[in-house]
Amino acid sequence: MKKDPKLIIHTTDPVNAEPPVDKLLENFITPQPLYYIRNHGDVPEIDPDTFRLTVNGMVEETLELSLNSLKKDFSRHTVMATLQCAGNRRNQMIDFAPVPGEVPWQEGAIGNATWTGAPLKEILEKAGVKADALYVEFMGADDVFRHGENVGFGASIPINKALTEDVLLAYEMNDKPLEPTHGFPLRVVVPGYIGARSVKWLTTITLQKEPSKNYFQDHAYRLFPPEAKAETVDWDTGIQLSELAVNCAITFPKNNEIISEKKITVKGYAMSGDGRIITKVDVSTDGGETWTTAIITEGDHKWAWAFWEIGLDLQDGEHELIARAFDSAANAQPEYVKDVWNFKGYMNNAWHKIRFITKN
Ligand SMILES: Nc1nc2c(c(=O)[nH]1)N[C@H]1C(S)=C(S)[C@@H](COP(=O)(O)O)O[C@H]1N2
Ligand SMILES: [Mo]
Repeated sequence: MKKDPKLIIHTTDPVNAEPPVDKLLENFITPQPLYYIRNHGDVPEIDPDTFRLTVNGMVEETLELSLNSLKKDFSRHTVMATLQCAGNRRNQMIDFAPVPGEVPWQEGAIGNATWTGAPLKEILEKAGVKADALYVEFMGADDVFRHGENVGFGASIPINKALTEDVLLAYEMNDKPLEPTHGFPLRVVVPGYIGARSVKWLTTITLQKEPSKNYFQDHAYRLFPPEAKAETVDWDTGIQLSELAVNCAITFPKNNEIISEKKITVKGYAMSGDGRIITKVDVSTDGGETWTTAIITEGDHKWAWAFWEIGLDLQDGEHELIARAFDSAANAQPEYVKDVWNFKGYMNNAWHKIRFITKN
């Protein structure tokens, strides 16, 4: 299947692209052509007939599973889950201070899909996890070069998360085989976690005592405070990102848009981490002095985003609009980008503020 020509292409080698958010909000389940692509290397070509998934490390029995075995010998389980890149909304961090060398994602590095595959739990049970195995490492087949070395792309999750029923080894996305860019023939889907943990082109699962030493678990995807600097920071002090924070975005109007109507319906999405649902979205047109609660048009799905909207009747002129969301653990978003800014530009979940003009 082809990608939508309207995708915003950030880089072509490797491909990094996101949909325009007004298109993204047309469907609660994101069609594959509009689904963002976040690649660190070239898409590997994998022959599904000779493909084997290796499960090794601290297990009773090492497994070599064919795609056919994954489909036939384990349950076929479908989960609706929204993946969100840790770099989503980085553009507003860059507006505050530069984030060199990272993709300047707007609000579209997020997408919702139904994923079908074998529950990781069942594969781990078949292999027999040893008692002192605390992490599950995933390795992909892609070549990824950092500092002249092929480090590949890997990640890990704690064993307790790995043994929950909705972590999948997915071979289908929206009822069709995975597309090559999204991980064909097999990818991990870790609902509620940053997208980077949902390893594509999965080839190896390793049970181990420690989190993965792969570059993308051990070094990148760590969260630092605003005052930390790349040149001097002690990398081990950064938080290894896992669960998503509560977040939201206004998708209509767009920042700096000029609109010819006074009555508009503001739209957006909201998302939280690890199964927490969105309980409320507030909108302010007076810089946060007063707030009106938006209508959640679709929500309450454990691993998925919520869509919201609110009608406004505006005077001609320039407007500032702010949105903020709350989740079922009563988490709120921070007000200012400056308080969450970090030199890698991860997890921007500050209130979403935009400006637009209405004139008739
Ligand atoms: N093997 C591999 N898996 C990967 C990546 C990658 O570059 N290589 N990118 C990760 C990141 S950072 C994200 S946000 C998601 C994006 O998934 P998508 O391209 O299907 O939207 O895949 C993750 N899995
Ligand atoms: Mo990502």
